[in-house]
Amino acid sequence: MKNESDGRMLSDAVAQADSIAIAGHIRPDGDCVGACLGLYNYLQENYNRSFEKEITVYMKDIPEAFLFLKNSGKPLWEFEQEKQYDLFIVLDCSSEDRLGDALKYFKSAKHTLCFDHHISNSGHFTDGLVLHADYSSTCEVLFTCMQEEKISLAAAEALYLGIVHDTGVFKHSNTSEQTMRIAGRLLGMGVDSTRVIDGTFYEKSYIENQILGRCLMESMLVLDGRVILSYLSHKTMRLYGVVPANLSGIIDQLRVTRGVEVAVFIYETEPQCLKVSMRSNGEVDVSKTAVFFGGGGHKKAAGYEAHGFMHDVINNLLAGLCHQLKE
Ligand SMILES: [Mn+2]
Repeated sequence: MKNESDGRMLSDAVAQADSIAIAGHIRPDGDCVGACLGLYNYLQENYNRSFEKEITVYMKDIPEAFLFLKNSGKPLWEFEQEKQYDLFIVLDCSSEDRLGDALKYFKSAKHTLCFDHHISNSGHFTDGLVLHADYSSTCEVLFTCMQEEKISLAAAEALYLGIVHDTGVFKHSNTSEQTMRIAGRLLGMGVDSTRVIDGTFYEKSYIENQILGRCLMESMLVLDGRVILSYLSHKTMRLYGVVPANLSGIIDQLRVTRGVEVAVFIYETEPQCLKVSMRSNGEVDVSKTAVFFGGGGHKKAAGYEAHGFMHDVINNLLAGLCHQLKE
């Protein structure tokens, strides 16, 4: 399960660099956090035993449930000083505008690498790219680049978490035989599967359950029942005191509605700043719609950001989806 040339690209680049930065996309999900911390722990433990290298990971807003991962307190965000890294590793992120504030370090870095599984990754923004659009997750990509005997329990936990989240606990169609084999190997390294799955995926706070219920109750079927849509305004988010990290799982519950081909969930992060998520059950490639609106993702899971009034964003999106449903 090792991709030799991909693995060499990683180990050669790391060996040649004295300073390394790692970053994923803004509002990191399980795969992004798992990939960043999995790689960070792996590099620290195997390539930096005598601390001759400076390895920094940039991440903001790590969901609370992931804070049991080793070194989850290490990521930096506010970082004032100008700094040029020998190597900048981008994870689970298909374009540079999703790097957030870490972008300045990416731009000034001497060498850049990207490990990803997003089909929308054009591959033109980093010097080196390891892209496997048929892999479940960036954590799966990373596993195949690592030397198995060098993966510690701490790194394994992070990678397992990423695979669990991007496969929706091994149920999405991106779960392959290889995914299960890798998950099996990670369990063999001692990962506590129940803790990761229940503790980080299914467990919800009371407020998270309330907001899930509200979004389901207010959802609507559109385009002849082929699309289900729900949304949350900034005002309602403030009323409940929820942040984007509290909304995971809503889109998946919408998606399992019988007869529905596409599920859409939209929330307003700031007034008139909207985050649109889409999931597809059937043949509709939602990454096409997402790319059309300036976003990206996968065939069955994609999204984008939009600015404007909620009803305008919904109207535009439905016009786009209507076009796609006819294809
Ligand atoms: Mn991912």
